[in-house]
Amino acid sequence: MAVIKAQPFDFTFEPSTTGLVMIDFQRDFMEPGGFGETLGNDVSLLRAAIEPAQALLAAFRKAGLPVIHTRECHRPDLSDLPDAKRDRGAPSLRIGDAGPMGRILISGEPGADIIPELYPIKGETVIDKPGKGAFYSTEFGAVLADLGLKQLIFAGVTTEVCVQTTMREANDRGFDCLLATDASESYFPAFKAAAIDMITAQGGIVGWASPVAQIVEVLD
Ligand code: TIU
Repeated sequence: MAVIKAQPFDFTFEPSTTGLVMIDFQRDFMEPGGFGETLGNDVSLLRAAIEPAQALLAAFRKAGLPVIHTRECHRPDLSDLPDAKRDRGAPSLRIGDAGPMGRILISGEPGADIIPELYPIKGETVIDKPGKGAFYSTEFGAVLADLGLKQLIFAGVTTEVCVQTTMREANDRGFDCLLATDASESYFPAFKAAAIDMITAQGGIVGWASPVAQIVEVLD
C-alpha cells in the first residue's frame, strides 16, 4: 500500500488498483468559441489546471497505471440530448449549433475533442458522456470494473460540475476518490474552493483532496 498526504486525512491506496480519471479537458470548455464561452464564462480561468494535469498524467504514464479520459458531448443527431439540457438558459449558441470549433459539444467536432496539451495516447480509454456524471449512459462503470480499479484519482474541469458529479457517483459505487486540486479548475474560483470543502468535510464524505506534487511524489 502507498500513502498520499491529503485532506481530510492520508489517502492509502494500492497502485495496481488505482486509475487516473481526466474529466472533460475539452477545447469546448478550455478555449474561446466553445461551449463554456457560450454560457458566458471566462474560459482562460481553466488553463491554470493544464500544467499540473500534465505532471499528473506523465506520472501515471510513467508508472504504467491506467488513464481514462472523458468528454462531455452528444451524438450529431442530438438523440442523446434532452430538451431540458438544450433549452436551458440563454447561451449565445446552443448545443449542436455551428461555432468556430465546429458544432457545439458534438462528438467528432474539433471543439468536443481533448486539448492537445493533455491528448490521450494509445492504450488510454476515452469515454464520451452525454451527462455531467461519467457513469450515466456510458460504459465507464464497466471499464473501471474490467480494469479492476478500486481507487480513482481525479483531474479535470469544471471542479464543481462534471468532476464533482462523477466523484460523487464513483463514491456511491464504492470507489475511494481523490481530487488532484490544482489539476482541476472552475469558471468560479469560489465554487472550486467550496467543492473541495464539500468533498472533504465530514470525514471525507465524498473523498480526499491533495495537490499534484503530493500525488506525484508517491507515484515516483
Ligand atoms: N458549465 C460547467 O461548468 N461545466 C460543464 O458544463 N461541464 C463540465 O463540467 N464538464
